[in-house]
Amino acid sequence: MPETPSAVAAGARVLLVDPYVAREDPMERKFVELYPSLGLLTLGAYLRDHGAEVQVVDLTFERDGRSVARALRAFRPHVVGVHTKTLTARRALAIARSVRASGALAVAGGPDAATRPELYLTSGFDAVVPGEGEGALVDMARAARDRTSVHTVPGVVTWKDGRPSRGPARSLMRDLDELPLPAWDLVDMERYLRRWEQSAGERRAAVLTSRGCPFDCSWCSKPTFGRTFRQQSPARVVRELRALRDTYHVDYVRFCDDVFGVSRAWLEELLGRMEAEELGLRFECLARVDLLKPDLLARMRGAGLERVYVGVESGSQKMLTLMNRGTKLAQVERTAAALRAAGVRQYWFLMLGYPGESLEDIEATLRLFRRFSPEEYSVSIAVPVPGTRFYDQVKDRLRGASRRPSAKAGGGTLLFEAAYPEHLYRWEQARFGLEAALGKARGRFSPGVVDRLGRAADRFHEKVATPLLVGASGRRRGPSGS
Ligand code: B12
Ligand code: SF4
Repeated sequence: MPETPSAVAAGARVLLVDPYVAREDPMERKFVELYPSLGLLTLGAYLRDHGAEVQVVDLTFERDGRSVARALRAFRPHVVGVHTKTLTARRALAIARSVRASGALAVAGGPDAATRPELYLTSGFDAVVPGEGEGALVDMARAARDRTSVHTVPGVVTWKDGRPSRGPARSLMRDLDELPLPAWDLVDMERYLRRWEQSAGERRAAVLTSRGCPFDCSWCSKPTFGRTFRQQSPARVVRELRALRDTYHVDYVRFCDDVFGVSRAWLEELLGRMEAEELGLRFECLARVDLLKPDLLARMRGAGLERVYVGVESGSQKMLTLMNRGTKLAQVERTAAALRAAGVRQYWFLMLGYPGESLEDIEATLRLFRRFSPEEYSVSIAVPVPGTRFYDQVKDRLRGASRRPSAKAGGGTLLFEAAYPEHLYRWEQARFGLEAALGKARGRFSPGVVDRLGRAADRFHEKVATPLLVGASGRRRGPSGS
């Protein structure tokens, strides 16, 4: 009998693994918020819709990877699919070796395997899916069940004749509404939600409304979806929100899209539906200053918006242009003021050390920060990620560890020979910390005293710290960075 489309993978057993162990993440205590991988939950739901039997091993709350071995013995999967990030590469590779020994097909997907498939294919994985995973994984589950070759599966990279070999291209799913709701039941959702309840007093979950991003910032790595952009319909999004609220008693949602609300019409429709349904959820999102329209903010606040992550990056228009951000300083100023007026918390991402940045540009960023005092912020040192224009620009002056992508990437270390010595950037990061503390103190102590302290810190920076850290000979390159 021919298989029905919905049962093409019937009888195939697929084990999906998230090798991220939270307690091993150096950033976890301070910054990382824990949510189960939406990529894996969507893959799991899609596989089940196509007849496969699916289990997930989520190492997030575990001490090590031992439960993978247990699942290999008990579930005897045909395929083991591992989600990869640079931070978890070593564990993913160790898992591949045990999968190989069990006779199952080892498949890697996600951002790290997409960036460097050779590493995964030469270290135990049979195949890598460098892009969208749903269709490719169903095809591989079927091939593994039937013991046929995966070399020609569209959208898959395998190792052949001593080198990576790409199967035929696979087109992206046209309509994201075809995706089933994430298979939350495959992980211990209650554990995530209880953790949120304890730390924030509310049950938080992550939701994705789109895939990809149409913008082109020079330093941004988008290994899986590139510059493509697709969104689900607002009706589909609301269905997911309702399911989270009704099934898991979620009361706060983090929209995890690369950029939320790319289309104003889409956003207005979503807000309308959220209002009409009276979902009663609060939410946060990551948005661009050019997309956050001041006249929509009050409505977004009314619909439950609590906090927005904004990529402000720099207070210098010259730097925003060099980064190809596509945003204007005036938009940053307008949006920051509008968010404050609407009562929405703002979390600013700022970046130091991008090629071309001078001390004056850093001062401009600090002045902007002082003026708007965002409630939360992070100041990172620019990280050249392979595959980006920024990386190509500085690849001849990478420092030690960054020649090899490692878990350190993004850990706040200067990874290339920038305009100034690393200590200068660390000092500048500390100045933002001081500025944030002074901003908070202004509300509590006499503003005159706080301002005097601020001026003293500025004088120290100008007269002592900068000459000491930069020095006449300490400056390696002109800020043109070229
Ligand atoms: C939302 C998000 C988060 C959220 C939630 C993450 C989560 N649990 O889902 C939070 C804020 C918690 C977070 C945390 C971290 N994140 Co994050 N995050 C993202 C973001 C913006 C979207 C991820 C997402 O859900 N995408 C949508 C889903 C559908 O796509 P996907 O996961 O890639 O999966 C698809 C394909 O890749 C593929 N696929 C994925 N896995 C597999 C496995 C198999 C077997 C197959 C066949 C296919 C496949 O199929 C999927 C469906 O089509 C991405 C940027 C991006 N656009 O990818 C960064 C990103 C993934 N994060 C990143 C990082 C570094 C982290 C942290 C390690 C940060 C830290 N500690 O310092 C932590 C790790 C936490 C963790 N649990 O792993 C990096 C990873 C870079 C790298 N090369 O490793 C990214 C790419 C951002 C960036 N450009 O730097 N993150
Ligand atoms: S930084 Fe944000 S807006 Fe810019 S390209 Fe990357 S995801 Fe898109």
